[in-house]
Amino acid sequence: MAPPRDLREWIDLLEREGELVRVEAEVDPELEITEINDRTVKAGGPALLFEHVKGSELPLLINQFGTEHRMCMAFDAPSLDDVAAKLTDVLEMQPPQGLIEKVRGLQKLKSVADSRPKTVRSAPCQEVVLEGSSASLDLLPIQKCWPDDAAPFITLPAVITHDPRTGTRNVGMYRMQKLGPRATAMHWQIHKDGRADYLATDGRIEVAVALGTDPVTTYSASAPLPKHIDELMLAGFLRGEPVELVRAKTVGIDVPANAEIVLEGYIQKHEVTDEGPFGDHTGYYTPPEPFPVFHLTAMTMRRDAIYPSIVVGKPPQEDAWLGKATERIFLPAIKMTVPELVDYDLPVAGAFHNCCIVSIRKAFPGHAQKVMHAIWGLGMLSLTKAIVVVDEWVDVHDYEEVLFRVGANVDPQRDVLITEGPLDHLDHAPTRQFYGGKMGIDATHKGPEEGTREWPPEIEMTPEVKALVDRRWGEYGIPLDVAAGNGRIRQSSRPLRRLLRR
Ligand SMILES: Cc1cc2nc3c(=O)[nH]c(=O)nc-3n(C[C@H](O)[C@H](O)[C@H](O)COP(=O)(O)O)c2cc1C
Ligand SMILES: [Mn+2]
Repeated sequence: MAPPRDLREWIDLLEREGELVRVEAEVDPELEITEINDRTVKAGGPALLFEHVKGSELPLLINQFGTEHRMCMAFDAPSLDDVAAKLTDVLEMQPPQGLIEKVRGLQKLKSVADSRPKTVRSAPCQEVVLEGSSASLDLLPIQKCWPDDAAPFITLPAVITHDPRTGTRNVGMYRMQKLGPRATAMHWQIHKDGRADYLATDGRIEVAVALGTDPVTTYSASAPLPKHIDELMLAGFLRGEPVELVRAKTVGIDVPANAEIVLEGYIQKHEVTDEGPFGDHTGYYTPPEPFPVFHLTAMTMRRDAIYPSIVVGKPPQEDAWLGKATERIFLPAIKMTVPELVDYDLPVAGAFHNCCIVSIRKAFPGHAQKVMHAIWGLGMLSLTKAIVVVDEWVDVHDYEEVLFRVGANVDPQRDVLITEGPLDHLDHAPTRQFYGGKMGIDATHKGPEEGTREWPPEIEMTPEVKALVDRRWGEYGIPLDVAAGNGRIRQSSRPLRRLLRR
């Protein structure tokens, strides 16, 4: 087994595994699909293939990434940490010793070498070629997601550009507001690579947009890689197979051969339009703001193309698992620069940039603060608004435990660092856009070294008594599953957790 090679293989797999429902009833891409999908996502339900979308011949796929299980299926991995482990293997490569290690090392290097996309001469994504006025976005079942959205938006695109100075490719997921049959806005936020390519041109920049690629390639478009790294390399590496590319028909850009639909066109420097409002992943409407205009020169498709979509909004939504995939997959790379970092968690409810919980192996006074500053200096994590630092033995994914540590270990006057820096483009809370306050909460243990009193010991039962109670449990006549709790509230103990949360 390997990750699905294209969207169809992915849909077949989902269907075989009972992870997809075909909806035959006609549905409206304006709001109705959002409401159906919202209920499905929140119930942990299946991917949905709407076969009859009002106003379009094309079916619409949504909720392909809506659960952890499907996200893992997309990578053909038992867990997202297993996907990350593949990267750890390569990142932590040491000079091999002995023949066996050398052979293993070569295999790893080969996996990197094989990640480079390769070009092919003909491709399914060009079975139908529509140029000039026959190319029209009116053919696509583009969703208007939320009531106050300005227009329909293409929500799951892989937008491909090249840096005019270096030629390096960039692939990013940036929504596109439909302005007409042959024009959209391009929502390149200020910190993003696509925007940098655009700013580096002095005339027009060619743009190609792939819709409906295999799930790993789609994910890779959302991955916050450093600017000089091609997202399609990551896709090839994670798929274990290079992404195949074909030359577009009207622009000098290679596009994924397996895509369902490709939009080709250009953006003229300084031509902007008011983009928005759009019901955003922040949970609020992003107000109108000027963004560049994309002009469509050609549209190529498979004969029976499927249109992919996603709805963002008040978390949790389908994009939660795309974000969690990034959280896991980037952990090995973060550890390369911050080796004392044990684990981190970006809560879905924090829309990813609002909050970051990190656990560290604390070794010196101020270590928590050092790690906060490291995170505020690291790629897109630099936009993080609040950071909570806990000790290595705290499970960062257990919010109950994190809250306990914040309450128990923090003197707000001493342990809360208030500073300032760049903020997410979409954050509406700071007084001015893009820049504002940040907070770091040091919830680690301290001690005389850091000028506090001796930190008291944590309460722990002795192993002897635990073993004794394990042995004797049958004698007490208390149900067995209570013993499995072992003094901790289990994940599955929903009613109790709910009660505690009140
Ligand atoms: C569903 C979805 C929609 C997104 N929409 C946008 C968007 O409209 N504008 C944007 O700048 N980033 C958006 N992002 C985030 C970018 O895709 C992400 O930051 C990515 O790293 C950008 O690529 P880049 O690093 O090459 O710029 C979106 C992410 C997802 C998962
Ligand atoms: Mn990039």
